Amino acid sequence: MVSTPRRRFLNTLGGQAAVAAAASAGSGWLWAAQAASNTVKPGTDAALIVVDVQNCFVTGGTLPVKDGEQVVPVINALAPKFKNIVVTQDWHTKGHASFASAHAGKKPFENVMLKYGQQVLWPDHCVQGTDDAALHKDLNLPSAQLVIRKGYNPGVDSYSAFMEADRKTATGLAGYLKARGIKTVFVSGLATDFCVGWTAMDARKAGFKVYVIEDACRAIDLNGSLAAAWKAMAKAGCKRVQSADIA
Ligand code: VGL
Ligand code: ZN
Repeated sequence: MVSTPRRRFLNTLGGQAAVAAAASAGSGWLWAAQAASNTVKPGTDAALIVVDVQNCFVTGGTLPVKDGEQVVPVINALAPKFKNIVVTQDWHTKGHASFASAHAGKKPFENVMLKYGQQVLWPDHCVQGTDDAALHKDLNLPSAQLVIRKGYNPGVDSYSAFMEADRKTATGLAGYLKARGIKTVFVSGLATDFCVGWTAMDARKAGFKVYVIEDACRAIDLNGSLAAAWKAMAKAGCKRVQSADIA
């Protein structure tokens, strides 16, 4: 169906009318109407992408995301609802260009201009083969089919699981998903405003339908980056959902 602005307007009105009618019928009905309208069931052509749930990004890691470990039970509970699961790992070389320590006089969370553009500088993190780069030990995804590693080119970062920061070098994930007939991806993990956000937006660019599961993610939130990421994701057509909305 063609989604014209007018059609969207009508749909919105219809939705509000339905909720208003349900409200007058009692709060139980209101809840049921809202739950029904938000629920989404991943089909056989959907994949859950679990982004960077690694020791580096949780408490005790080298680049801890606040409450990062809290995504683990949420993602474990979601996993049985998906036939297809892909896991990513941030996987940097020692002395990687995204590390502040690789730039004289620079501190973590400052910016630098690299060949491909602005780069936020981070503490050394997720160095290949270290315990810091390992997946969180409580992540329980026995049915996951692919682990894709990114950020392994010494001079180029890769927040996105699809495309490196030069915006030219593909990781191969889009080809893998397409070859397997995947049409929709659900994105979870760390961090909402960096690797999750870039992965979600690149998934849209690659032609996938995209849901971002908000409570299955946690953010770094550097200078308003979380609000900016949600805005950019919405503009790119990523749908924001909660784990409770997934059937
Ligand atoms: C990430 C900053 C640097 C992430 C990775 O996983 O969001 N953030 N490297
Ligand atoms: Zn990184």
